[in-house]
Amino acid sequence: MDIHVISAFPQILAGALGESMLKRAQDRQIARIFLHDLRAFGIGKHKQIDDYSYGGGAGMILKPEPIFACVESVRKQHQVDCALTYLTPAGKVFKQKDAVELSFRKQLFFLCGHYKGVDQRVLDQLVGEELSIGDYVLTGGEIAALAVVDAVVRLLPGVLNDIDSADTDSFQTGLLDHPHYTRPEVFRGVGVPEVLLSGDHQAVQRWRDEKSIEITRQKRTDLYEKYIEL
Ligand code: 6GU
Repeated sequence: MDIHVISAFPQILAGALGESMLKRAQDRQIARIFLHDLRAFGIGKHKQIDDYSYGGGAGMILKPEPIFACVESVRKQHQVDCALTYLTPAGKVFKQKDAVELSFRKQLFFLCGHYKGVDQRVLDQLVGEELSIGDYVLTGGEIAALAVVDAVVRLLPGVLNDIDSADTDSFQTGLLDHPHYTRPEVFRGVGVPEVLLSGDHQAVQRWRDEKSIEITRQKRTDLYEKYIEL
């Protein structure tokens, strides 16, 4: 999968992309992730990318020219023909099922807003989809883009060690995950549940399923209601 991200602050993404699973996915050439610095397409000597909002009011707006130039350059240089996704709190809220859907695509193309947002002509003429990662406001789309990229890339075959590790995820199943224990068997006087030491795989599976349901009912009544409807 090829993933392109346009940002005025690509270094916010660069650090996270160089660690752990996102690094592994790139090292194994399962995902190629390209960061495109909007500043490189800035206007004039100062490489200006933002400006005041017509009509007044606080907050800067990302100018259209650098974004159009950057998007057109990426499409041409990298043969990108997929829709451009803008990360914004006004977008559709990103869910696990969206991560699964995006994981089947060959190319992803993201635009991170910053400051008060982008000129409306960018949204009207360049943007195909809008995504939000939840009902709160971030300073920019970079952390949201990272969340989306991370959720998608870990689903790509070969990224996770355990083949079925993504299938048993919270939300993939519609339920929250059950508790996990590792060594030592007793830690500060608290032992591991007996059934996990029993070697009875069916009993272990039953315990895990029951715990998942119980935890979901306690912590996320909304998910639990949906689960019992199915
Ligand atoms: Cl995608 N962007 C910003 N700036 N804030 C957000 C968001 C996105 N999703 C939730 N909050």
